[in-house]
Amino acid sequence: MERTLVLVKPDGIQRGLVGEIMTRFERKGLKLLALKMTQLSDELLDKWYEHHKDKDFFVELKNFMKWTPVVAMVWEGQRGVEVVRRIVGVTKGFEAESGSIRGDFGLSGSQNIVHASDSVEAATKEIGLLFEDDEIFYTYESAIECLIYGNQERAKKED
Ligand code: FUP
Repeated sequence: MERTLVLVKPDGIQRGLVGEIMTRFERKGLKLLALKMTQLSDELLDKWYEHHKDKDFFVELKNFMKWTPVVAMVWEGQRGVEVVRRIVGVTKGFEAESGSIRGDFGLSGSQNIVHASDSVEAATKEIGLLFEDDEIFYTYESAIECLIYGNQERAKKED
C-alpha cells in the first residue's frame, strides 16, 4: 500500500471544505494514518516548493500558503499516490475535471484548495517534512479493509 500526503490549503480552510475533502478520501476506502493542523513556515515552504523557486509565482505561492494554518494528512491505499491525485484533479481549477475536488470547487490556477503528493518519492519527502514518526498510525486495524480489498490484494500489500 502506498502512503501519500494531502494538505487542505488556506483557501480550503477559509471556505470550510475540510470535511468535504476528507469525506471524499474516506468514501474511496483510503485509510487515514495521520492528521493535524499546522502553520507552514518560510523555511519549510522553501523545501516543499524547491522545484518552483525560480518561478515568477513563487513568492505569491509562499504567502498564500502562510495565510492560515493548513490541515495535513497522510492517507494510505492501493496505488494511493495516483488515486489521490485523481480525486484532487489537475493543478488548475479551470481545467480540472468535474467530479474532482479542484474541478468541483475551484476556478483558480494558483489557489487550488488542496495539495497531494505527485510521486511516491515526493510523498516520502513531504510526510517527513510535516510529521514525526510517532504522529503516524501505521498499524492500526481497519475494520473495512475486507470490504475495500480482495484477499490477494490484502495479502500482497506492496502496491
Ligand atoms: P500540483 O502538483 O498540482 O499542486 O502542481 P504544481 O506542483 O505544478 O504547483 C504547485 C502549486 O504552485 C500549485 F498548487 C499552485 C501553484 N502554481 C501557481 O501559482 N501558478 C502556476 O502557474 C503553477 C502552479
